[in-house]
Amino acid sequence: MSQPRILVARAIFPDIVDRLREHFDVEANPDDVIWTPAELAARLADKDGVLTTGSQRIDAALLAAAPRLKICANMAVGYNNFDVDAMTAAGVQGTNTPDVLTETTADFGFALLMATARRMTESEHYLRAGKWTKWSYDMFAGSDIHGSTLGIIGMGRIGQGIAKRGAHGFGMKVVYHNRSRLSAELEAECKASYVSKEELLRTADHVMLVVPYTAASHHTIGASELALMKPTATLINIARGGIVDDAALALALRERRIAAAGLDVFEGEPNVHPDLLTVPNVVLTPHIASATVPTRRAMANLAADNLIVFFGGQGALTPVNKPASARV
Ligand code: 8YV
Repeated sequence: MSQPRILVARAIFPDIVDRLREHFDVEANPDDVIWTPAELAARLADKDGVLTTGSQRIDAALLAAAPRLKICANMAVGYNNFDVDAMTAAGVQGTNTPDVLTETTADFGFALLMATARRMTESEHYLRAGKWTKWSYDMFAGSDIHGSTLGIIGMGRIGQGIAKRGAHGFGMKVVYHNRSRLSAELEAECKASYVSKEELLRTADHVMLVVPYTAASHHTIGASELALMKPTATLINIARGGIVDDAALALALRERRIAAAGLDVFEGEPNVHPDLLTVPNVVLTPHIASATVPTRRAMANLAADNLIVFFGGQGALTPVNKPASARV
């Protein structure tokens, strides 16, 4: 019997592609070409499965062009690149990579918070530019992390990891807002109190966004939310581009209506709103919150395992949908 045909849509660790080759007929993308939707559709016309990253959109048009496709294994915990309803309707299984990146991403959220509040990149640029000639009392004076109030919007696994770091490691008061309230046990573990979004924005010294991207979470932070924040506050987005209105944020930063922002994700990335590139009080990183070698390997391995287990007939390990009737 012939092996299922799999497309690995972006370059990943070569040894993990080799592992997939033990089970499948694999077409890989070692040169990491960014295919257009039409090029991706053409490659999927004869494939049974695909390993995607967040940059491949899987929608009804693509599914119609890929009649044999049975599973899309995303190498990411977020899966807003999937039209889940269209996949479910077409009988296509979707999977993601939860858990394996939680702690690494929470570490990064905290690193970005520290870098932003303590003005690390802004001051490094100053030093590298040869501008540091003397010490002065207010040079790059930022805001404190320890003992301050951390507001977390989106209290899933990563949000909880950040809450624990803040509460237990830095003595922060942690408040959170989420679609649903955590259990009393989890709240106690995270030392976090549930508040409305408005109260969080008004009271937090540092606001951290860790909410999944959906139509409902689009522009969770826009001009009116920024207006509620303290002028000394920082805003950190490690969630998804589109959660923040980047143009409104750039204006608020330029006018110092909030103190600073740290952004790992952007609307329309890898393009970045040009105004964000010219304001000094923002730390910008290229979507690297999960980027440690062990974690990226764990993500790729979990995506690969989803394909292997699924075609072995045991269902998916980390499904994001439940198609009623699977494609055969
Ligand atoms: C990925 C992410 O690196 O897991 C996610 O949701 O945002 C990142 O960890 C990125 O989406 C590439 O797939």
